[in-house]
Amino acid sequence: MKIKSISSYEILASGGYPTLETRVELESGEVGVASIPYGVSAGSHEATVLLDGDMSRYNGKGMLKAIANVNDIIAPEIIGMEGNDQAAIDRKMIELDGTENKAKLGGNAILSVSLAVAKAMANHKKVGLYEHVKEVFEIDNNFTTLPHPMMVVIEGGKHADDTTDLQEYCISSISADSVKEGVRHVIESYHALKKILKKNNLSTNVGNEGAFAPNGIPSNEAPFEYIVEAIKAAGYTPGEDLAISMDAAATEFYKDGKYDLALENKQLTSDEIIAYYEEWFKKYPIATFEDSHDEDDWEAWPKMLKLCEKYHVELIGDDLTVTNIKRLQMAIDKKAISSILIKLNQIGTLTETVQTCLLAREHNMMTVFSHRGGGETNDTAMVDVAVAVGSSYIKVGPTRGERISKYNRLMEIEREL
Ligand code: 2PG
Ligand code: MG
Repeated sequence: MKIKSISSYEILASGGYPTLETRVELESGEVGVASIPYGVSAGSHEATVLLDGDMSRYNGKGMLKAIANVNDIIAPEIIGMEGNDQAAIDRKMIELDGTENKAKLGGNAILSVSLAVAKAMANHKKVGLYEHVKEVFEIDNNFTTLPHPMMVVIEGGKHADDTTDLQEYCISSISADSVKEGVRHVIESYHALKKILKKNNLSTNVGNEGAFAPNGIPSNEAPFEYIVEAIKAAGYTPGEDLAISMDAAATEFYKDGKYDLALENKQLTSDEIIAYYEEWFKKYPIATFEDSHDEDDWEAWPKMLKLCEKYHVELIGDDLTVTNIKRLQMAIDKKAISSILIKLNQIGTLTETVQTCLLAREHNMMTVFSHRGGGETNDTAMVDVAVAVGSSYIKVGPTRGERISKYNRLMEIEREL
């Protein structure tokens, strides 16, 4: 089925700034619409989010340039192509862009077309997007296991003011035998956590991702105590039913060769921060640990992986690998990580995202699909792609419409299957 028209326009993303949404129509009349999120703590190796830089609109954060690239440059080339030929469409856009990181047309512009085409085709075939993605990339998957929730419950770093140096403390479901039950177990613990924070005289306002962002929290370790208490208070066993997942997002506090933990006035070397993390591994039921080190601190990562293996913790690359197959291959060669975070907009096409996931799978690495911090949308494509490739978790916040839409879509898929 051929592509008939493509149009792109601005919508608002969760942080109150614009992002772009693109509508693709097929000759059959079926439509696919995709809106593209972007991050706050984005890695420097990610595909470019093309912003206008025109300070007279939205403080320079308009998306009219990316939109013009879709409407004026991409659309004329893609219209008339076969919608089922996702790889050829994505390849064409990569060629049109011609840069390593999609700096010319914008990763946001390219991905919006890539995903809208896939959604239009899923609608045309009258199947879920997850089914279409599985078919179009010939992924071997019988959908017997679905991704489980990795829910951000306390957030700090760049996602909130005056709180922890580390960015995300999450609760992951490990024992639930359905997504529906996994979501319930984690969210009940989130509600229990609210009472515990209050008891400790901490605010329960939420940050960018809908997790608690308590001002004046005493240390980077305190959230572990509160979360373990919350899991128990909700009636679950820490380490058996539910575990802790961390995203340090360490690139954000790596300054002049040291990890600067401002909250505790500590400046640690790469090795020292490994020892610092080890104390937590000894005490708390931590199942996964993401971005323990800076995105280019390649020497530290293999040492961290050794520590993680000793404590049966999955070490996840995010800013390190940015859903980029070349960086994933580097991480594999250097034995730097055991799992990878996946964000479609880090790389900018559906095809490249799926290829990265399949390489991870070949190496028995877990994939975790993730929302974005500051500029999320109600689009739920990430969930469908996670299901299609057999991802283990989706990392998403617990409240706010743009977050819960992901869990609701995952539960909807579970009901369908
Ligand atoms: C991360 C993400 C999502 P951001 O670091 O994993 O939580 O943050 O989208 O701001 O880069
Ligand atoms: Mg991260």
